[in-house]
Amino acid sequence: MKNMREVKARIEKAVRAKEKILIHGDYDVDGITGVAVLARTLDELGGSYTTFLPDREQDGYGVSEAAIRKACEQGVGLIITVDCGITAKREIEVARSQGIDVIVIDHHRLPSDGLPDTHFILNPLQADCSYPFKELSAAGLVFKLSHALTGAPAFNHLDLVALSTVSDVAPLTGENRVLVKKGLEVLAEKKNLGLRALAEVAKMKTTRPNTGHLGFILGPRLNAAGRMSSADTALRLLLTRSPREAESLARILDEENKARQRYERETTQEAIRKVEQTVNFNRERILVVEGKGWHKGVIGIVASRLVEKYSRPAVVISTENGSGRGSGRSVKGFHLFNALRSCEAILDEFGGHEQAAGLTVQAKNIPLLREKLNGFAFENLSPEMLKRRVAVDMALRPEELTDRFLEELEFLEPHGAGNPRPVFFSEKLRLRSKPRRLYGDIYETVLTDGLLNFHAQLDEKQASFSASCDASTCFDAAYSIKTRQWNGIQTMVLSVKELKESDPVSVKTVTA
Ligand SMILES: [Mn+2]
Repeated sequence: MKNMREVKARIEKAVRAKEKILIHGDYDVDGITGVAVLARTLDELGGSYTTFLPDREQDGYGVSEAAIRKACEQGVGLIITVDCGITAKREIEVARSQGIDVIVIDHHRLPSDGLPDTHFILNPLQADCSYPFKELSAAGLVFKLSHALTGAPAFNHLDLVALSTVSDVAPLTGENRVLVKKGLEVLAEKKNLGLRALAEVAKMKTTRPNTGHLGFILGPRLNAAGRMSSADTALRLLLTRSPREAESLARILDEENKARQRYERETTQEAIRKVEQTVNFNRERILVVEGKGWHKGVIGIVASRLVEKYSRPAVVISTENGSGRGSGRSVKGFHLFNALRSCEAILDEFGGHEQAAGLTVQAKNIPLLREKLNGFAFENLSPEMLKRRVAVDMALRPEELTDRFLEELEFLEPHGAGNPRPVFFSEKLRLRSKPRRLYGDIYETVLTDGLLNFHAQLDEKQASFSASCDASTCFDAAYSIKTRQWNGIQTMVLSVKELKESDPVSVKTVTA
């Protein structure tokens, strides 16, 4: 990887000269786990370091100038940024002007206005970097650096690398697929005391963790710290060697996660209420909703919920003292960043990419933003794009859903971004029982072709639709397959993506 040799030499020099090192991470899971892996590596080498993770509210994104200045005062000789830094031209200049070298370990897109002035940038996206795989998470990059520094891959930290990869929604292809697969095996060994304690408070009882456990159970709890209070709690949890401390930190994170979930639920309900009261669905193709003092740590998730519910892009803005901070999510094929760029004149700041973006705007400009975004959407967002679509990988007859088939499906794991669970399609299934609420908006029922029965999970919409049809109705279903362990018994569950009434003509030909 470009600059790996230089970075390795610089860290070795720092360790030899007993220089103080500051590791400056980011407050999300990737940043926190990346810092943790680097810290462990420096422990092994005998380096002396402190860590800094920004506070979402106080410091905002990326490298903190205040942290850099403080490091200067404290006689730090080397700063290593993890999961940030590639756009921190000015902050890095501040450090360099004080004679401090800066190593940047960042996997984010390169800025168009030039790289920071340092020889020590690890980022495979650099044009002349020959490293073949470009999709490593920041913790994945640290794993590579650790290998270079210690001479051996830090396999025992792959649980953290897997967490970072899944939490950052990096594609589970190429090297990431291997890192996550091996990382899940390490996680199953429960060697990291912090992760073990976190799994325990979250009641994650499994001997075979999967990417869902990383993305929906452990990840959000580690992230909750960065959203609600300080990401340091999460970092301490990952690094602790005391079971007692692990337990108490895990408890704090679990509580913070509960608070986050509560905020998320309340804000979502409020946002939905506003949409229902104010949006004219014939005219508005993008939803722009605002609320006073909505927690900034949840507005992105709320935007995703609105996209799910209303099948159109959504921007959710939290306002305070006349200024608003917003987060938006899009639908496939609609470029949200470009949409925001078309409103550049009335935005204070904006950034992001096709599917997700963030912005700051003065509250008084929000109505105008709504109008302009919808103007852009009118030109660039076709009603076709607003239709929910499910891509099916393969049609299956129910009798093909055997244990053997299930075993073969496992070879395709781990699933996630870039390698989604395959979606199957089967025709003419009936409901054997009325859908029963399992939790949240997940409902459970049994689907049958008359001979074979399958546990199936439906969402609220599908549940009420299917319950409203009469008992003899046949359905065609698109679904992915999950397995569930209960008291040592494995059952197959069809996770239904789409449910529609079977075409009556073809049903007749079968029954005839
Ligand atoms: Mn990252």
